[in-house]
Amino acid sequence: MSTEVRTDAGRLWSRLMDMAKVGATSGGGSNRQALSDDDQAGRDLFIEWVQQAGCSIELDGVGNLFARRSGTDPDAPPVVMGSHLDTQPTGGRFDGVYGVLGGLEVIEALNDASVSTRAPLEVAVWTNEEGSRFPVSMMGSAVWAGVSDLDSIRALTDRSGVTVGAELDRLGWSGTAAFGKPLSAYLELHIEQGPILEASGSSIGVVTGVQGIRWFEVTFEGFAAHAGTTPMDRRRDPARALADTLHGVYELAAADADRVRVTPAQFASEPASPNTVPSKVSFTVDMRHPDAAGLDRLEAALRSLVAEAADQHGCGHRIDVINDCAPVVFDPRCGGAVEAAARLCGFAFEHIGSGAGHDACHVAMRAPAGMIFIPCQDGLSHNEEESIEPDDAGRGADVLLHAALELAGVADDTANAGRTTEC
Ligand code: HGY
Ligand code: MN
Ligand code: MN
Repeated sequence: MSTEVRTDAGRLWSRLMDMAKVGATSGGGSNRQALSDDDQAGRDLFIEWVQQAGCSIELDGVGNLFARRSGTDPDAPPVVMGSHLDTQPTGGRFDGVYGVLGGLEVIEALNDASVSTRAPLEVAVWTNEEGSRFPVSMMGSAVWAGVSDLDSIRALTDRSGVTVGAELDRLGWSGTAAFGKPLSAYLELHIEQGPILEASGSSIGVVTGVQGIRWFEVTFEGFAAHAGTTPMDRRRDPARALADTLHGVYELAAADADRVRVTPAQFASEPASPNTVPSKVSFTVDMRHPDAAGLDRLEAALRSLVAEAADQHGCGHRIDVINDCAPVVFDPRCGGAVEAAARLCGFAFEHIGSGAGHDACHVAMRAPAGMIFIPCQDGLSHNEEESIEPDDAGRGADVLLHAALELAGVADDTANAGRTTEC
């Protein structure tokens, strides 16, 4: 029986557009922040679709969701495809969502062609990948992989003081599935979120690994004083320490522009009154570098910048590391399966490192993991105007399909299926 197995790019695109209606922003993007009602609504829509596709569902203790399609060997560890449904506050319609719905499309295509896999397939939806509302990114996969413990993650608060634990319980996301179960492999389909594939004309990125990520929260403590009566030379103004530090942080990036990324953000000041010198200012800095030693050098430089600026302006200071994800090299077998799938489909591909963090970074600590990229317009992401081409979305899903078949094995009764398709 020679069965054509192919994904349906039209079905995938219409699902992406339906999901984009959940938490849609006026600027044409998405705002489904982690553990919000909109995040729940997005999951409800996904659950409806996967149950229609015959999948069973399980949740673990931090709300990671796994939709399972049985294989002919129930004891074989599953091949998991996945990503996230939560978004930035002014996020795009494809970051994360594309990988989750791409995994669903693979299951639909196999159902349409009545192809069974030997190992079960699962689609994972990881909780709070973005780390925007609750500031630990790739949070759900960090707990699943044992990088973070559940109790400390449940105690994390958003800026209004609501805890992760309270939201998990409110939404009913505190499931019982075991963390870190054995997987045959993990594949994450994602938009590149950068300009490389679009510039080179490649349709597919075979992702080799992810650069290191480290987030800091920096606080300067000064002395509140009257804006009008206090002479400039008699102030202990934390905003001036902030300004000097910011200048130095951007100089660090300029000194090694090809490899270093620094992003100061989340600025706050107290008492936040226009006519009072602040008593305290704080901000976050996201630092990235391809290797761990480079990240350590950046951290050391930040610490001395902060200490010097604080001393210069008579302020106290503290630095907290609030997120730390070491550089990751993905499993060559997964990369090989992605490359073979791109060749089978006849798509132009190239090997590429990821500038963005992904849940695959944490899964890679427990199982063979790989990623597939497709181009996005102008390399733009974490912006409401994030955009991809429907044909590129279809090509990525086809590569995910054939890479997953390679890794899960096609059951004997449909042995010649899945390899004869024109992608
Ligand atoms: O921060 C990142 O790189 C990812 O988009 N969460
Ligand atoms: Mn993402
Ligand atoms: Mn993102």
